[in-house]
Amino acid sequence: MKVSNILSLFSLLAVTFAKTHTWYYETGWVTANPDGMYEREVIGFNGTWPLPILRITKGDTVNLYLKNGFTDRNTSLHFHGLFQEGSSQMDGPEMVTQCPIAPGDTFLYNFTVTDQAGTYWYHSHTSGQYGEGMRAAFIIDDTEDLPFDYDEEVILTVSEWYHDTSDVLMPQFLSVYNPTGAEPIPSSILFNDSYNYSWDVKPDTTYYLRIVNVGRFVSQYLYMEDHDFEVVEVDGVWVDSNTTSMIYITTAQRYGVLVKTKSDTSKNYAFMAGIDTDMLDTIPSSLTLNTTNTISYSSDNDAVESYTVDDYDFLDDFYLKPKSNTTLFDDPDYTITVDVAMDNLNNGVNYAFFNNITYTRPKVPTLHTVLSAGNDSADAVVYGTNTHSFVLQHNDVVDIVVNNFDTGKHPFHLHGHIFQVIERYAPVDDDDDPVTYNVSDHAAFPDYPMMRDTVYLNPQAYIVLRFKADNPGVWFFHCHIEWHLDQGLALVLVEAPELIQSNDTQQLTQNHIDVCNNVGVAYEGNAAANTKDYLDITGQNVQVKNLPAGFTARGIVALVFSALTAILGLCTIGFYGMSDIKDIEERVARDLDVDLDSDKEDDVNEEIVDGSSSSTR
Ligand SMILES: *[C@@H]1O[C@H](CO)[C@@H](O)[C@H](O)[C@H]1NC(C)=O
Ligand SMILES: *[C@@H]1O[C@H](CO)[C@@H](O)[C@H](O)[C@H]1NC(C)=O
Ligand SMILES: *[C@@H]1O[C@H](CO)[C@@H](O)[C@H](O)[C@H]1NC(C)=O
Ligand SMILES: *[C@@H]1O[C@H](CO)[C@@H](O)[C@H](O)[C@H]1NC(C)=O
Ligand SMILES: *[C@@H]1O[C@H](CO)[C@@H](O)[C@H](O)[C@H]1NC(C)=O
Ligand SMILES: *[C@@H]1O[C@H](CO)[C@@H](O)[C@H](O)[C@H]1NC(C)=O
Ligand SMILES: *[C@@H]1O[C@H](CO)[C@@H](O)[C@H](O)[C@H]1NC(C)=O
Ligand SMILES: *[C@@H]1O[C@H](CO)[C@@H](O)[C@H](O)[C@H]1NC(C)=O
Ligand SMILES: *[C@@H]1O[C@H](CO)[C@@H](O)[C@H](O)[C@H]1NC(C)=O
Ligand SMILES: *[C@@H]1O[C@H](CO)[C@@H](O)[C@H](O)[C@H]1NC(C)=O
Ligand SMILES: *[C@@H]1O[C@H](CO)[C@@H](O)[C@H](O)[C@H]1NC(C)=O
Ligand SMILES: *[C@@H]1O[C@H](CO)[C@@H](O)[C@H](O)[C@H]1NC(C)=O
Ligand SMILES: [Cu+2]
Repeated sequence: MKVSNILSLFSLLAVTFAKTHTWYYETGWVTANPDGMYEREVIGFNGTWPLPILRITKGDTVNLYLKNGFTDRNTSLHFHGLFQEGSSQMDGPEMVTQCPIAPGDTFLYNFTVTDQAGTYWYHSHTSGQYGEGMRAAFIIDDTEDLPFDYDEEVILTVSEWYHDTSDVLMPQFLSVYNPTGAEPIPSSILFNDSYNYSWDVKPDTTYYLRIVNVGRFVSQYLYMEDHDFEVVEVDGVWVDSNTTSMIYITTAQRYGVLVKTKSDTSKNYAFMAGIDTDMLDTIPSSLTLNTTNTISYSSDNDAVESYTVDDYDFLDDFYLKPKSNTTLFDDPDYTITVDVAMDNLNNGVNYAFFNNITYTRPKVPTLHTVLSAGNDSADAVVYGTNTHSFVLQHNDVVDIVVNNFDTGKHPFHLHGHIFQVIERYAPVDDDDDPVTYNVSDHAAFPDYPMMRDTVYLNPQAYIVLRFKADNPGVWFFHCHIEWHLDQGLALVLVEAPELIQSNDTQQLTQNHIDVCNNVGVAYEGNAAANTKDYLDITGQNVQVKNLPAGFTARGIVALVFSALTAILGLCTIGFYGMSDIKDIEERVARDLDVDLDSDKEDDVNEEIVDGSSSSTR
């Protein structure tokens, strides 16, 4: 038999063995106490939490029926890291690729995973929900042997956790009383949805540990007493192995690592997980920053003690090399350059911006606009100015340059792709001014850049991401700190709209249309739901107006503190522990770059009170 015949026989077999996984899950509230400190309502599937780990094999088809079992809120589901080739309508984000799923309604996520394997996860893409527990790992087994040897495989999730629900935290966060946009401070961090966790290991065993940060905010440092991590995978990309004693994992990232256990079982060891405290505005004394978990060789051994290291000397993922040997893509055909900033708009709320635009959802999901706009789909105007959409040509090489004018770190995620991280600037000194990318003066790009789907951007610095627009679809690009996404730190890539339209596999199903009808959202039309003239976006949703000309942030500080004094005088409830801070007024003033000693501008205060009447309580 000729080799080619054998090969086609194999591919025939692969087709024969490809499975369809049919899952039916209904969302709803469940009581849980994962950190052992506080019982609260969390979001489960079919009355159970944590959610199931979903597992398929490359080539398989997923049919996941998601029923919205809530009575008072919409929902959606995203499969993080999946390319959704030819099925971008199954990607999940509300108002990007689908309408929100209304209470009582069911949406079928139906897609085939063609050429991906590795560690992924799935989560709600509706504001606040995945932080309430609506997330879990999604594993894709390869049809070939993995490019490394191991004995056993284990999944490990990490995340931060809040005792309050998003229904409480979100209105406080997006409020005139939180003018600096200080993110809610977590109550604890979870290790495999638990606390003081014990990982039972066998001696002399190589574990393939698939670590997923399913949190909504903080990055974590992971390190083990007297054991190393051999990194072999990042975000579903196999990489040349690199051994390290510490990993830094942002929300949404995955690390596949090999951990070799010892022969001697007479001692247990600490597995530490610590919060990146640079990301917290305040550190309440009640929050345990470093948690101690156990690598347990035997339950008879002494309890482990907290283990500390002198430096956060973690593996810099920038230097990892993909096993695929994918070389640096050609010079870009198209470059998107965006500046990140956080600032207040006229309602006093602190928003996040890419080039002065805070993402505001359109009246029609962007993909549905593509599918109904005919030839106008090539014109970004139809998607509205406030969705910040870019139309990409098929197979163009695209650079996304993100300059960070903010003093925080941001983990950016692109749907539908992995990108090459071709430069990541690290500030030399925290006091430096923001450094932006200069296309004619930058470090040499790596020959084999690291590739992944989520990458952190340093404060006041930049990243340059490069990818090939070879996956027609509508893809969200956003900060994966969910608080920042809610502040609008997102943009949309409309990739090869004409090929989305012409491909049978990318059309809306009757289910899509029903879901839109049931939630009262148009499934046709431009961003303003205009179906007559797609280039006329009159009536589109737009962001809140800018602060009045001549207004200085000083007015907000004065307003907030007169209001806060009143609130705090009436009750003792802390405002994400804001009351813990002694110098809060000075800190807010510093963040807003306000000179508190100058005269107060009382006339301006009145203006903002008027502008914020809807969000004051
Ligand atoms: C979840 O509940 C639905 C009924 O609401 C049932 O049809 C389905 O089989 C359940 N799924 C699992 C995995 O138990
Ligand atoms: C975790 O372990 C520490 C040390 O043994 C103990 O003080 C603490 O109460 C435990 N926490 C929980 C939530 O079980
Ligand atoms: C569900 O989504 C629709 C459309 O965006 C919105 O009008 C409605 O308020 C949402 N429902 C809830 C309960 O948030
Ligand atoms: C439709 O999309 C799939 C997946 O991207 C692709 O393989 C196929 O070639 C496309 N078909 C057409 C007609 O463009
Ligand atoms: C899932 O999608 C495939 C391909 O588009 C289609 O053939 C199949 O009928 C769909 N399944 C369901 C249950 O709708
Ligand atoms: C974490 O929990 C999952 C689900 O229960 C389990 O399969 C896995 O083995 C646990 N991981 C560790 C490191 O114990
Ligand atoms: C947390 O761990 C780091 C690294 O081991 C250590 O430097 C720091 O002092 C610890 N912080 C606390 C509050 O224990
Ligand atoms: C491992 O990563 C470090 C950066 O943290 C890099 O300097 C080193 O060259 C890498 N080693 C290998 C073998 O890839
Ligand atoms: C990548 O390069 C290495 C070393 O040159 C080689 O051993 C390996 O087979 C290559 N892998 C692929 C997928 O081409
Ligand atoms: C953002 O707005 C500021 C002030 O209006 C302006 O100076 C700046 O050029 C704008 N930046 C971009 C990238 O549009
Ligand atoms: C779209 O453009 C093509 C080529 O220019 C033209 O043939 C076609 O009629 C146009 N379709 C519509 C709906 O305008
Ligand atoms: C970018 O680099 C070039 C070459 O070094 C330099 O001439 C130019 O002034 C730089 N541009 C900016 C905005 O700094
Ligand atoms: Cu962010």
